[in-house]
Amino acid sequence: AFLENLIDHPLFRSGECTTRFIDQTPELLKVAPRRDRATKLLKYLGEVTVNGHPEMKGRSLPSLPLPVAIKPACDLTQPPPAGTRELLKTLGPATFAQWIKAQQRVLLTDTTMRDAHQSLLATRMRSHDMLEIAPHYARLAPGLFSLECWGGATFDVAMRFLGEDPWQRLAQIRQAVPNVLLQMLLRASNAVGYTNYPDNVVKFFVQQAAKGGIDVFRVFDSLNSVDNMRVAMDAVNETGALCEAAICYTGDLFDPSRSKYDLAYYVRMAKALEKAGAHVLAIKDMAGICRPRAASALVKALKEETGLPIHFHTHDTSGLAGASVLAAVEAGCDIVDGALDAMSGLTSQPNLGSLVAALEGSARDTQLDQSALRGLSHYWEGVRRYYAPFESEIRCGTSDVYRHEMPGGQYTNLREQARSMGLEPRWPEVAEAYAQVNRLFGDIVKVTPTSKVVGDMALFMVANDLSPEDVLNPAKDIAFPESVVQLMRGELGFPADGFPAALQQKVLRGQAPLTGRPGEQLPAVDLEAAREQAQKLVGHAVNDQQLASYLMYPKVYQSYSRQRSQYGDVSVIPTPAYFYGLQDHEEIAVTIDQGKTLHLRLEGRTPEDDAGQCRLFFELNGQPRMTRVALLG
Ligand code: 3PY
Ligand code: ZN
Repeated sequence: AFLENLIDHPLFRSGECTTRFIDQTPELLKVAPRRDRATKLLKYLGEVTVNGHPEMKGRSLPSLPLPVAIKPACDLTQPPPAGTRELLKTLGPATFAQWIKAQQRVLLTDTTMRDAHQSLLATRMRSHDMLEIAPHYARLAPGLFSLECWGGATFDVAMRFLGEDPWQRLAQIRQAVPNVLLQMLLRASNAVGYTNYPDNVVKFFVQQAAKGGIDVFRVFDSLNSVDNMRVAMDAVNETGALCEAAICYTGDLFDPSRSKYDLAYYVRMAKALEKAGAHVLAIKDMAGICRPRAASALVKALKEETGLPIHFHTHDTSGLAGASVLAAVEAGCDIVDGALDAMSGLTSQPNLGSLVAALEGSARDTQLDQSALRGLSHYWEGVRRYYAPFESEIRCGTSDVYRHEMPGGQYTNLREQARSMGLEPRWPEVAEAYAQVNRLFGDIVKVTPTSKVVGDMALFMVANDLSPEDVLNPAKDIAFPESVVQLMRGELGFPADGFPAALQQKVLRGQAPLTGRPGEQLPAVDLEAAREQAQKLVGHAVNDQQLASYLMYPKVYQSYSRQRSQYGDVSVIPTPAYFYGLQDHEEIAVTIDQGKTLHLRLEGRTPEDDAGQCRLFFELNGQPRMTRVALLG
């Protein structure tokens, strides 16, 4: 192992070391941990090569080997030019908000590393693919307003399905992109989870996220409750980060039969958010139903009625989101979201490159370098092939979204859930039931986590052949899904006008609903006691970030932690090998630390023996290594 270290050392390889090299390079003697890491990675690769990745079960695999995603040419030895991050640091959030408003150009957020893959690829994008391109972003697109790269479902999925530490992802992106603002999506009191957390947990989480590198927090509540948002917003403001408060767009601004969500409703909420300390207002059109005329009217009204810059976020499920974005820009919107071309469209964001091209030469020209963006998108095109098994079968935009109003991030997940229940052939019924449930619940805001409850109920109705009349019929006994009971109890809060009383009573079976803000009822968590508990469960010291993970997802964090001690840091493995293992004679390079690369080659394997195991023979930096794998199932 010492020799391996010596041979691999960059100085030794370059031939520039002297006879005192060994004395002056103590890390050469650090053999145990590194060997241990390599052994763990070999174990992982052996298992995935033989048994496949558990996430691939039942999915159709791409033909292998996959071509490597091509990165655009870029001189990475050059420091990245200054960008929005330096400005925020220099000006502070309030003055920075004024700077945003003073820009003639429209500013752009790239959502590729968060919402785009959440909406297209079931949130499965791995850190490795983000980190390969992150330094290029810093140099080729320093004029972006921000990179949305954290929060939403990515936190949970990273640990639960990818064996990754979301905090490590954030730290590594931060290091690679020191100049552009990093943005996250925060579900107010639901933080990055599906339930309300006690106020002190939300605050602790926000503090860790800000320390970990987040500059912009987009905060929303799944019922548009400003009261629910305050705790998170106050916490953000204490950190000095930019507080972007989001209004979830729902219904149809111009439909007189849904006057609940009229212009006055949005203006009222915007004013309340301004008062609550927002630096920026986001219009969060999670379903992509804000039509061009509505986008225009809304942006105009919010600009007139508040002093805040406006950031427009939408999804292209209908196929027309680009038109809404351009209408918003025309109406004076300050910042808009897009995903780079290869990760745009359908349930994802509209095409960022095309928006830039469409605005070229106009008064709101984005001043972004189109050819640089094309280079970045070309990379994503290659990366997207790695994730083919997670793609949905959806090929085109659908006007049906205006009827069912499912968020882009939920649409493909719910379809997948329907498939797993054998309901895929009845998808139009599921979509219709989703719209019916919305009406039964009183026409509510549908976004994580309320959207999940509506989806649960819709599937439940279709699976049990229940009509809305059945659901409401007091004489018909129904065992409602647990999430519906929790919603009606007020565990996610209440819509401004409450839930329809008859349904609420039926669901709660005489139980009284909560009153007030759910966070108020939850006792503060003793953070040090929770840390001790976590340490006992995982068997190692738990730092603040790990504690935050544990507080969000206690079970998921524990199983992630077990996996991590079994396989080490699997995020360093390139994605094709991570998901599909190695083909015979395939060779990969795995960088485990800066300047420390393992060259791995699978030489071959034995057939299954009597004990149900096979042996895999690798070459690791020129040395033979063997690992045993038990065949599953
Ligand atoms: C999330 O909360 O993850 C969302 O993307 C909501 O739109
Ligand atoms: Zn979204």
